Amino acid sequence: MTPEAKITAAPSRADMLTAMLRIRMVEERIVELYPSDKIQSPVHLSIGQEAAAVGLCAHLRTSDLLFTTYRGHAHYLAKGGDMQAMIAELYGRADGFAKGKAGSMHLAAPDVGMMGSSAVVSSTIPHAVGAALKSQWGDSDAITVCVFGDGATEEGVYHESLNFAAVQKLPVLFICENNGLAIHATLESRQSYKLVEHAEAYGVEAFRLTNGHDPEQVYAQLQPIIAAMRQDQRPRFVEIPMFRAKEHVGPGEDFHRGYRSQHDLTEWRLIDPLIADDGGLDTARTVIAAEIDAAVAFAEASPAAGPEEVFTDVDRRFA
Ligand SMILES: Cc1ncc(C[n+]2csc(CCOP(=O)(O)OP(=O)(O)O)c2C)c(N)n1
Ligand SMILES: [Mg+2]
Repeated sequence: MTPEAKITAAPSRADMLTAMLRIRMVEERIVELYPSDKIQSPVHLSIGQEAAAVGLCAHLRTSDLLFTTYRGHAHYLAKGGDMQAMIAELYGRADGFAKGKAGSMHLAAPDVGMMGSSAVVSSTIPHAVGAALKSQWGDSDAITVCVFGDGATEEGVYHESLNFAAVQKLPVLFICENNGLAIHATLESRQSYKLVEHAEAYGVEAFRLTNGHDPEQVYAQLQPIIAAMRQDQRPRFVEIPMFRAKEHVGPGEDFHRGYRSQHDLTEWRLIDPLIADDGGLDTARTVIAAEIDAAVAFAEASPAAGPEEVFTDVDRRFA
């Protein structure tokens, strides 16, 4: 075994709330900026869902690989992705981490183990399984994590991936962020199965967490699951219930559409730890606002990526 130095101390509640606040404030700034059209990318915001990313990533080391979805700002930032490179990417600028070619839906920061995200539902799940297969050939207690939505479990490749990971006994953690929605369709209208029971049917040990709105509680519930995975290098499935506060894509709210109730928003506002904040995060708010100001200024000063960039860093067969 060649594990990295073990992380022994749990992060404090204040640390986790600060990490969550940082993601919330970045997305709130995106909401403010969006009408200006400076952001050259559709945005799928994670407001309401940040606690799961924070509680998860507090367990992860750089050598643990993370794959996620188009709703990935929270995962990118929680895994340690650079904020300036992300905002410049959303602006489509040359200093974006992919020189503007990726946008919000294809975030990546491989230097910190944030391996990628995709607009294509379910498509990063087999990537994670493949990465776990490779890591199995190494000599490490690292794990690979793939995060996906409840809707992604309706895709065939999800089932193939669960089965392959179970048969091959791969160290991959399947995290289903269950916000109960796929665009405007509720879970009940789409699925005949229970997510945990379904994963168990593939022989994958499966768990449903509670209190997905609270990073400390997500962290605590993941603790024994991830510790066991580092030991036995077997797959696990975890469902985390959560609330999507914004419309499916874009900066607004869409309660007028009638597929869910404004009451859900009111209920969530009562439990969200950042909204309930009693002032303990005031200093953090000031520091984070300055960091975001600097990231936006960086993006705005960055030149537009030129046409000569179109075929750089892509598979040469398409150049
Ligand atoms: C393969 C594929 N099918 C359909 C779509 C259209 N689509 C985009 S997001 C989405 C809903 C996915 O819901 P879920 O997996 O629960 O993720 P959430 O948006 O709730 O985070 C769908 C069907 C797509 N992008 N890719
Ligand atoms: Mg969903």
